[in-house]
Amino acid sequence: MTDKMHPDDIRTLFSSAMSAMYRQEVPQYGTLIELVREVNAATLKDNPELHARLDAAGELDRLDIERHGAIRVGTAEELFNIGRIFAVMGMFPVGYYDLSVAGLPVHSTAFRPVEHSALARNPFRVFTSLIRLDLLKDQALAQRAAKILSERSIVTPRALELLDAAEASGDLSAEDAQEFVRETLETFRWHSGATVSADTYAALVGAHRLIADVVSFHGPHINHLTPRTLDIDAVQKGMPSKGMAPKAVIEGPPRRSTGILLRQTSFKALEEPVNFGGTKGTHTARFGEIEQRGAALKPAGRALYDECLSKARARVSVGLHGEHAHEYVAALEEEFAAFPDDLTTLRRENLAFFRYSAKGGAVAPAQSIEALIDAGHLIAVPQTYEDFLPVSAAGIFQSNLGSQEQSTFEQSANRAAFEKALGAEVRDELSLYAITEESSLKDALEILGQTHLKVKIRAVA
Ligand code: OOG
Ligand code: NI
Repeated sequence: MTDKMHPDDIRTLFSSAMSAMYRQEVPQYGTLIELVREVNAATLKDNPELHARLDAAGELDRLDIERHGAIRVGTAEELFNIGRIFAVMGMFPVGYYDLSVAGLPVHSTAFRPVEHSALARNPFRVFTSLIRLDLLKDQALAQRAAKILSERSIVTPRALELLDAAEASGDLSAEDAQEFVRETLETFRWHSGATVSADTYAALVGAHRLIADVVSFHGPHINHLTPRTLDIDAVQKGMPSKGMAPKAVIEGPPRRSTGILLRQTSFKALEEPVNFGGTKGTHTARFGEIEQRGAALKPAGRALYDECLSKARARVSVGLHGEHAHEYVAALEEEFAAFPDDLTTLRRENLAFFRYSAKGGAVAPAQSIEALIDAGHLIAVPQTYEDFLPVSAAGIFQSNLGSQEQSTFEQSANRAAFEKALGAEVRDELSLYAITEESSLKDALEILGQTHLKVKIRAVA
C-alpha cells in the first residue's frame, strides 16, 4: 500500500490539533501559552549555557509544545476504546494512580510513549481517569448515572471503523491518519449542551463534582493541556498580571538546582455557561496547566521524596482559599534540605535513574564505572520523569473542582478492576526507567571495551 503514517507522527498531528481546538475553546489557555513563551525566552536569554544545551539537543523549536492533557471517562467500555485510540498514536497505559486516597472517586493511568526514541520525538501523554460509581454512598444515584452513561457513545462511528482498520493492518495511511485525528477530536470536544436536566446535574454534583463532570455531558472533554516551562516559578508569578488566577501553590518538590520528578501548577477552572435541557446553568471544568520535569527517581529516591513531602504537609496545610501558602513553601524547602541537590550524589546514592552513553571508542580497561565517568569516557545524563505524582494530581484536581468540595471516599485502590476495564495491564514505570538505565550502560561499556565491568544496578522494587 501507499505511505503509512508512523504512530509518532499521528501523535504529533493529534496533539497539535488538540492544542488548536483547546485554544479556540478556552481563550485563556492561549494567554497561558503566550506567558510560557515569554518566560522561556527570558530564561534562555539569561542562561546561555541552558540555551546551548537545548539547542544541541534540538529542543529549542519544541520547547513550549504541550506535554500532556487530561480526560475523565465514565465506563469500562469507554476506557477500553480510549486505550485503542491512543495505541494507534503510540501511547500505552503506564502506571496506576489511586486517587481515592485523596478523597476523589476516580482511578487513573497515563497513556504515553514508552520508547526513548518515541518520547524524544513527541512526549505527549494523556492522564486518563475512570470514575468509580462503586464508591458513591447513594447507590440508587450511581445506578442512574450508569444508565445515563450507557446511552452515550463517545467515539464516532467513522473513528471506530478506522480503529478496526488500523488494528487489522497494524497501521494507517497518511490520509486515513488525518481523518482518524479529525474524528477522534470529536471525542474530546467541549459541548455546552448537557445530556441531563438541571435537577439531575445538581444530584450528581451532590455525589461529587467529578461525577457530574463526567456523567452530564456527551463525552470526555479535554479538561486541560499542559505546556512545558523552563521556569515554573516565574510563570506562577506572572499569571495574575495576565488575568489568570493561579492555584495557591506549585505541586511537587520545591525549587532546586537539580530538578527532580515533576513540578506543576494551573490557572483555576473557568465557570462556563451550560444548557441543561433548556435551563441555563454553569459548570466549572476546564483549565490550563504548566509543568517542569526533572529526573526520574529510583525507589530509594522516591521514598525520600515521599518522606520530605509528607513532613512538609504535616507541618502546614494550605487552606481552600490559599491560606498559609507561604508557610507551606517555607516548610517544603526546609524538609527538602534532606534531599541531595547535585547530580553526582543523586547517581552515586542510587536516588535517580540515569542514561549512559560512550564518548568515543574503546579505551584501556578501567577500574570502575566511576573512573570512566571521571575520565570523560562515559557520560551519565539523568532520565526525565515521564509520569505523574498522585499527591500532585490530587492537588490539581482539587483546585479545579470550583467549589469547597472536601469529600472523603474510603481509600480503596482497585487496580484489578481498572485493568479489567482497560483490557490490559498497566506498565510499571519504574521498570521502564530501570531497563533504559541498564541497557544504556551495558551498550556504553561494550563500546568502550569495558565488558569486564559488571553492570550493577539496584533491583527495582
Ligand atoms: C487530572 C488532574 C491530574 C496532573 O497533571 O497531575 C493531572 C484531571 O483533572 O482530570 O492532570
Ligand atoms: Ni495535568
